[in-house]
Parts: sequence; structure tokens; C-alpha cells
Amino acid sequence: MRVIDSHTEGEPTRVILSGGPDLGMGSLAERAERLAREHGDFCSSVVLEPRGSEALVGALLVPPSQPDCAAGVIYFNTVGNLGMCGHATIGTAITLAHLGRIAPGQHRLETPVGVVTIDLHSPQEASVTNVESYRLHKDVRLEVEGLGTIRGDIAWGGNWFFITRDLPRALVPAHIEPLRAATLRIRTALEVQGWTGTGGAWIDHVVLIGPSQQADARNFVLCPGGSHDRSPCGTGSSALLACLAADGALSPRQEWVQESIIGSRYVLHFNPGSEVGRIVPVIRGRAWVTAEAELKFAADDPYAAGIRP
Ligand code: PYC
Repeated sequence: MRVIDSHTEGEPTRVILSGGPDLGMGSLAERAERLAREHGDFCSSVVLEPRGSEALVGALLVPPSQPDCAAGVIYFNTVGNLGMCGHATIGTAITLAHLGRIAPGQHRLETPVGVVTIDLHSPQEASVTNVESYRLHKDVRLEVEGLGTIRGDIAWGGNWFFITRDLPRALVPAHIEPLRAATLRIRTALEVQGWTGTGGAWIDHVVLIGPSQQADARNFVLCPGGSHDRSPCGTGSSALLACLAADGALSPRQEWVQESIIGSRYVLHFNPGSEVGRIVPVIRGRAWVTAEAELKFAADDPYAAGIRP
């Protein structure tokens, strides 16, 4: 299996170029569902240890169903599919540029939750025009074991997020473990107290927003598998922008600099969406190719499908 690894502002992506399963044709959403249903071992073999890591997102390139798209891409992490992924889209753009498959300029990519546009600025920098994002619920009050009442918003940015400014600890790298434990409790409270995204969707990401010296805000983002995003999380920042826009705290085309828990940054803005309350976020960030590799799977390797937690 041929892969190219990259990191986007610290968060890793592995693009699968060949050796992936044949998902047939159909919409990207249908093919993503087939990937999750029938090819769990393939996904776990790519992203779990010993070949992967807890933070790694796989990006399976597939033929697009829309002829004006440069590629179709299905994202998956250590526990399942991701609808969209901002950091992995920037990583995929930089990987496609590295391969000479795209040149500087605009290109469309088809994802299971819609078409996104990438604007390749240089071999290391790209902007992603994300799917429309919106806030579903404002000021949700959660009772969280050990933390008391936590208030936050539920919003869509290509994935589902609970976003709160009620911080259990300061957002510094030394607190990553307690922040991870606290956000896992918040996610459990969301589940137990019956909060979901549209159509009963699992709210699988939790974002803590705090002050920053160098940016408009710093965040800590809990990802579905329990790891934290090293980058400022493209879809999470999109969901935050939808909340800021809904509150009148950010105007169309006004710049927002979002810093991650490790200090890496995205520069964002939004344009109005197709209806009131919806926005189209644009995420600008950098990525670097870190490896070109061939993954090997020996017949007698007991961990060929990865080490399941
Ligand atoms: O950048 O959208 C993102 C993302 C989601 C999970 C990890 N990164």
C-alpha cells in the first residue's frame, strides 16, 4: 500500500495512493458508509499502531462522482469515518501538489458531506473553503461529573462539536492529560443528557476556547478516538466561526486567527451561506510532507490490522 504522510500545523494525515479497497461507485457518502461497514480492518491497519498513531487521520483517494472535482476523498480516524477534516484536506492538497497532480490555484475536492474547494497558494500553504457551517443550539447547560455546570454551543463545521469557554484548566500543553479527561467527561455528559447533532448524530468532538497572547483565541480539541488535535482543527474552527457569526461577534471576511494547544495557527474568515444562520468558512494553513512509504502487511503479522484498544 503506497502512502504519503504529512502534518498540518502539527496534526498528521496519511494519504492512501494505492492498495486501498475498491468501493465501487455511488455518492461519496455511500462509499464512505461501505468503507466503514466492510473495510474496518483496512482503516485500522492504516491508522492504528504499529503503523499509525492516535492522532493520525487517513485520507483515501477515490474517483469523484462529480466531474469538476480533482479527486474524491474519504477521511477516517482510529474509530471511524470523519465527514470532513480541515487539517487532512490541507494535508491532501499539499500531498497532491507534491505529486504534481495539482498546480497552484483552485481545485474542488468531493467529501462525504459535500464539495470543498482548495486554493493552493504555495507548495506548503493552502486555503480550504469548507462546507456550510451553522450553530444548532446556543447556551446548552450540562451537568458534568467533577466539573459542575458547563455551558456551551452545539455547532456543525463538517463534524459535530460542543464548544465551551468554561475551562476546567488553562489551555497549556502541560495540561493536555487533564484537559483530555475533562473533555471526555463533557462528551459523556452530552450523551447521557441526550444532546445530539441534527438527525441524532453523535457529538464526537469537544472544543475548549480560551485566551491567547498571539491569536484571537487558543483551543483544545478532543477528537472522536480520545486524542487531541495538534492543529487548531479546521472543522472545529469552522463551527466556532458559525457561533461567532450567529452572535454578531465576527463579520463576513473579518479575519480570525485560531491557535492550537501546541501554538500552531490557522487564519480564518467566512462568507455568508445560502441562508440566514449559515456561513461558508475559509481555513488557511500550512502542511509538510513527512514521508513517502509503502506499508507492509505480512501474512503472519498478528497486528496487521492494528492494535485495537
Ligand atoms: O481539522 O477538521 C479538522 C480535524 C478534525 C479532527 C481532526 N482534525
